[in-house]
Amino acid sequence: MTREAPAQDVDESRLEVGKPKGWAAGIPGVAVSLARSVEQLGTGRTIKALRLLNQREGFDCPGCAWPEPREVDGEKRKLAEFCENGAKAVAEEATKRRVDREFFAKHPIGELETRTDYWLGQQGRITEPFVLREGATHYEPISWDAAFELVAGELKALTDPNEAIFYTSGRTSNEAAFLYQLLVRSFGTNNLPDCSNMCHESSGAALSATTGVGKGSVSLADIHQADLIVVVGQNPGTNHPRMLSALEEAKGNGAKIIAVNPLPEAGLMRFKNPQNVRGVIGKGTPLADEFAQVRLGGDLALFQAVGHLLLAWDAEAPGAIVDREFVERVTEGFDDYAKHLQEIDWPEIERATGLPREQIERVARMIASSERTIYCWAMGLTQHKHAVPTISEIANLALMRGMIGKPGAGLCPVRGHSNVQGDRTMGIWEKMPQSFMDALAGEFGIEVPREHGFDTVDAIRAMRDGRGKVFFAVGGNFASATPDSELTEKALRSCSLTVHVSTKLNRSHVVHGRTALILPTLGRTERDVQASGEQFVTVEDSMSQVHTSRGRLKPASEHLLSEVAIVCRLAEKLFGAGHAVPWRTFETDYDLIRDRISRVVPGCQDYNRRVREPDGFVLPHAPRDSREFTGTANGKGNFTVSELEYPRVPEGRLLLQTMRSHDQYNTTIYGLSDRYRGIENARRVVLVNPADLTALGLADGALVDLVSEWRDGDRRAPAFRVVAYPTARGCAAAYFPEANALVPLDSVADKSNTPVSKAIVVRLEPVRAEPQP
Ligand SMILES: Nc1nc2c(c(=O)[nH]1)N[C@H]1C(S)=C(S)[C@@H](COP(=O)(O)OP(=O)(O)OC[C@H]3O[C@@H](n4cnc5c(=O)[nH]c(N)nc54)[C@H](O)[C@@H]3O)O[C@H]1N2
Ligand SMILES: Nc1nc2c(c(=O)[nH]1)N[C@H]1C(S)=C(S)[C@@H](COP(=O)(O)OP(=O)(O)OC[C@H]3O[C@@H](n4cnc5c(=O)[nH]c(N)nc54)[C@H](O)[C@@H]3O)O[C@H]1N2
Ligand SMILES: [Mo]
Repeated sequence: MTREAPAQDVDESRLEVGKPKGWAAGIPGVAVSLARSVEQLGTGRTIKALRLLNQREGFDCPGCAWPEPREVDGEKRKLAEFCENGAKAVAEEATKRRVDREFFAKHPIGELETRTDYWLGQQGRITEPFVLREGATHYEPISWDAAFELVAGELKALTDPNEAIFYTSGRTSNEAAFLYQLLVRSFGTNNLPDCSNMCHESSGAALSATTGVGKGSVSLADIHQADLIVVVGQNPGTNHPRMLSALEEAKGNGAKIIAVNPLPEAGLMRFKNPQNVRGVIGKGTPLADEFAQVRLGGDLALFQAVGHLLLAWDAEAPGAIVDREFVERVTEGFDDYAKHLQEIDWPEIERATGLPREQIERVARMIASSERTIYCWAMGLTQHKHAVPTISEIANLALMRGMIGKPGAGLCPVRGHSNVQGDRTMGIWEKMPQSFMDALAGEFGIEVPREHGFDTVDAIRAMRDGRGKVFFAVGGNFASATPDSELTEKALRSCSLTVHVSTKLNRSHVVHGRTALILPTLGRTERDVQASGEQFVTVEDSMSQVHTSRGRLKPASEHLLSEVAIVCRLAEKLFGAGHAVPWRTFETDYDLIRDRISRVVPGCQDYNRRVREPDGFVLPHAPRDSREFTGTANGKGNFTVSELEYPRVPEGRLLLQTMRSHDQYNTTIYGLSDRYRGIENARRVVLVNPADLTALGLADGALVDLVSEWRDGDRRAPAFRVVAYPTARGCAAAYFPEANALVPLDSVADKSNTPVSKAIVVRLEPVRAEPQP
């Protein structure tokens, strides 16, 4: 399978490669963000938007899910509580550019299909509902009422509610998410795939089994108090820049940092804080004390080796390392775990990790001597075949040392989308527990389907096989974010109807079903006025803090509806006015939705009052709050025994990870600059270790096709430029979503079904005849 490169709107030949940076953030970051904002918004709107970003009376940053400082912890928010990439996210949403009737009249669908996500996203905000009718060449305007009629008609015509698929991306507010899952379950299906299936699903699966809560156990204050922070498979300088301030503060308090990554990411090495003088004129703060340049997928081996060493050292001085009291009182499975790691095969550990034994011992010493350790991780761990065992292995280390439920210690999966965690709490999951279903059914007096629905990968399989016929998405860019692009696009095209509730144009609008609808919605930054007055929404950050978000900017168009209103109006058309759920009233006053959340969602009692506290409230988390593991089946913190696994790569092949550049938000491409990695003006690049280039007989700068090898055949992504780069041996890197065509649909993580986006076996095929300019 070959996916053509829709690259005519990016001149990839302008690629410039400089030296990777050894530090992140600082003044260039803020300068870039302001220049971008002013270009897209104008000066007045920029100042207004950035002044409200992440402030108590303002809106939550639509960038990442990193938390804001809290008053209860005695911490103050800064005047500018945002980062370069947060400012870019706001600029994208608050832009003055528009996709309107004239735009669609001018650009036929056949042309839009050839555009990159970068070009599509740069066209601006969608101003009114648009429909692409069967066989039509152009999207055309449609009234809201007719649009809802169309969707309801298609849904009612299905023979089984399970033929409909309802996707969610993680920007949706708690209120909209709660109503959306209520609509979907009232309709009769649990087909609620979401971006989390491709993101932290593996963390949820591992943590639910080991600690009983699929979420992290630390607060921002814990990070500041830690004496060791292990950052694994994460690039905070780009994807969670405000985390760097927290790491800097921790370092100021004496913390050590271990970075585990195949790439020497600038943000892990040194931080220049734009908020203080040292960051502006000085050298900044060195961050990582130990950089373990692990091979892709070698983390399970690393943490098993560390576990082995800790256990061996503890055997010499019993109780010196293992927290016996904690282990005996509240955990289960320690003996089996210890027995399993008694013997390890060092040569195999070194092969899997690519790390020398001395370095693994240094890492283990640091973990052994730290009294307050936090483990942070993101996609570098979750998007592997053995992601769940890897994260469970980290949980083993935390349990062994009693590092859960004490200040300055814990497990910290760093979430991606700003409200992805809240959406899950509100019921966006294809397999919500029966207790939630009971509460939902009881509160509204409705029937709720009990069998599990499709996650993202199963939804694609269902569409491919003709079992999924209507695809509806609140946010996101399903066509580009999912694996196996060619297959997935075919699956989407086989639907009778595709519907996208969106702010901006993306590839999912042009890879359409027989009929397609775009329903434009208000963004986070915009004022949301309903019958009872101005509304706010609520969100949950990566550390389970639930708080308000209030948009203040003038909406991009007077024809936009809020996500809440879109769900309510569609539900009314679908179920009729006499339905058990009072849909219309919810739209008038979001407090009425929150009253229901308060009665259905665990931990959300008295929701309306508590979210109005200055920093909102923190959801309960038994292991964090009281060192109890009430959420697991046996009521204990569980050690896990996992067989050693790591990716095996045949001769002459490389292992490829797909990752984010510094200038994108997932499939939304802001620009063509991966500044910290020294790559400018191009995205179709593949980073390869110079020694591997020599071994493969390839020159730096060569043009190659990336060909992934899987049991059902090859997949090809054409025309990538090779860049010699200091990545771990045997491990290459390219950008998401350009490289998604290479990820086989069936290449998924065990237990979590997450696409394996960080370990693709590829060969690099030189392109013989270079195209003439
Ligand atoms: N500006 C910006 N912010 C974002 C996003 C964005 O696109 N742009 N996306 C948001 C979302 S949804 C998410 S989920 C997060 C993603 O945040 P990250 O997880 O930081 O994102 P990736 O770019 O996928 O980076 C993966 C990192 O893990 C490393 N890595 C890859 N494989 C391995 C491995 O096998 N072992 C180890 N130890 N390391 C490995 C890579 O080298 C890279 O540093 O960011 C969120 N924030
Ligand atoms: N190969 C590979 N694939 C990956 C990953 C990877 O690392 N490698 N990462 C995975 C991860 S971690 C994730 S989270 C997914 C992301 O998957 P998605 O969440 O589906 O993708 P996004 O690119 O974040 O979605 C962007 C679109 O959301 C819409 N949007 C933005 N703001 C709003 C809003 O306020 N409301 C609404 N309704 N719409 C809005 C815009 O139209 C925009 O085009 O991708 C996954 N795919
Ligand atoms: Mo994500």
